[in-house]
Amino acid sequence: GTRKPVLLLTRRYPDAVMARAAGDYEIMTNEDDHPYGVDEMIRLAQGADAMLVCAVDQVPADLIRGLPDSVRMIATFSVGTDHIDLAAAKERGVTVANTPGVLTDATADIAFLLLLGAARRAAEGERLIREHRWDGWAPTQLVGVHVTGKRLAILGMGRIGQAMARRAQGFDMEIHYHNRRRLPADQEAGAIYHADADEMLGIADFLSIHSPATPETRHWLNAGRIARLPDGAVVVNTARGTLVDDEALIAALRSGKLAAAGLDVFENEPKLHPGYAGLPNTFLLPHLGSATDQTRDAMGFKALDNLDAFFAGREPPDRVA
Ligand code: 8YV
Repeated sequence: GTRKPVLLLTRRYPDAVMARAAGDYEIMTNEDDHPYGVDEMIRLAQGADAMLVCAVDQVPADLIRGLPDSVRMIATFSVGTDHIDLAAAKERGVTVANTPGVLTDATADIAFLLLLGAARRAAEGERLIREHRWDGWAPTQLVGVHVTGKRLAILGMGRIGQAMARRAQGFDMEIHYHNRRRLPADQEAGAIYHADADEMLGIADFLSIHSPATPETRHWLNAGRIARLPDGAVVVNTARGTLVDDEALIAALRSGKLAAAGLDVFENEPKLHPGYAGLPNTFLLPHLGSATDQTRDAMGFKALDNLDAFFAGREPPDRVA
């Protein structure tokens, strides 16, 4: 037969993914979890036909332009594509594909965990007991925000936003959403559409962010929009840190304007804005929305499905550029 395509893996992916990749490709692997820089990536890509990257590997225009001509495809182990300069990829004729669909439920689960954890002060309680500071139950101890029956506003009603809505239905929440396009009525499942996101904020006891990071959504949740939220609202973000203006969110958590925030994503990950760490009313996770055994395997398999299609001369099912 023909030679196997050469695939550069920027990370050590789950075992089942590595095994399948090694069967179908000549693989070049990053042996540790340290991310490659641009120059290192260009050097290591010499002789590669394709690359498998993840969402925390930056793939800017200078990297794409510096790649050898042999690299024809970049598959990303993520649904987000904000780390890749898609225009530069298109210009250079590099195909890009992502992994939509397979991480929907795992991410919505984490969004709901953050909603509950932030509202019910789970992190504060956990620290209290773990640090042996709990001196007994009291009627007003760690009283949080009631969840059941409250209003949830969802920004971005794609797959993950819709999965969040389904979870919220189980908690009898009144669900509101903003999306660029209104969903067909049969997919809305009772959720109330707001063409104007700013207007939706006024009723949001809870706000959960599920929009893609784009230049237009950068620092979408800013001081002006936070001011529109009811006092004591709770904010959840499992999308991208760049959608939130950290300074504004920290100020609102500090002043008590907002009751709490549950965050899985941060601007400048893995660095945490020091303002968050000192605030008791934050429930923080290290970007683990998609981190389940079956989801991470499925993400890798989906990325490989796209690579396989490309190298078999077929259209990659999840092509984004
Ligand atoms: C990943 C993600 O955990 O899919 C995305 O866009 O952010 C997460 O699922 C991570 O970024 C790995 O690529």
